[in-house]
Amino acid sequence: MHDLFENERLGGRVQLGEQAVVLQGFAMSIASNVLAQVALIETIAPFRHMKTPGGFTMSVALTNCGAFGWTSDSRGYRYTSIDPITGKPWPDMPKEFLTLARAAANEAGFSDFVPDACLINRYVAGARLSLHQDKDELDFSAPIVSVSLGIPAIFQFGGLERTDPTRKVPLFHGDVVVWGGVDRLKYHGVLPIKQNSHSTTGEQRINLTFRKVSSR
Ligand code: MD6
Ligand code: FE
Repeated sequence: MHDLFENERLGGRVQLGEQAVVLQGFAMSIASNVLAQVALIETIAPFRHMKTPGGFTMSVALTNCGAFGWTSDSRGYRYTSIDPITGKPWPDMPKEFLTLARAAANEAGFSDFVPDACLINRYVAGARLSLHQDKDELDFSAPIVSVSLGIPAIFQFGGLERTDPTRKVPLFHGDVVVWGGVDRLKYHGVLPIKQNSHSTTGEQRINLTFRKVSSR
């Protein structure tokens, strides 16, 4: 997108549900800092394509930072404190990440969000995330904060049943989606990414989702 239009979206809000909102451009000013941190994180915990319990390999590559990291293999989905590839703890969550996630949650009406997990997704053209619920966390009272960087994506947001109708909303560099409360378990996904390029990430989209995994 042209910078001219980028500025017009800054500060915009798209309500996806009663307690789900897109904060347009919310992460814009810290975006390059976040990407620099991601570059450091991936030197410790590399991006990888995980296997789903159903035997498929995910088109999205992922890594994590924070006390807990989301992983998937033939036995199922779960959070672990150790990276199964390196055998070491996931890299620490940078302070700036915590500050950004807390500020976005607060802006969306969720005060006192303290994430203990940050899942980092990397998409290239063709990569997608099929409709799913985020339900591997123990604490559904905390929201999820999702930061989009680089090339755009079309986000799908549905209901509590997989077959419920979905709404499609574009997510651009710097957009932050926050959702929780009554919307916390709604089905959502990312349509196949179209080839594109962005000055900060090249031909990639990077998405960070902040969660509270432990129940205390
Ligand atoms: C993505 N995001 O935007 C994938 N989940 O790349 C998610 O799956 C997601 O954006 C829960 C809450 C917000 C999200
Ligand atoms: Fe999700």
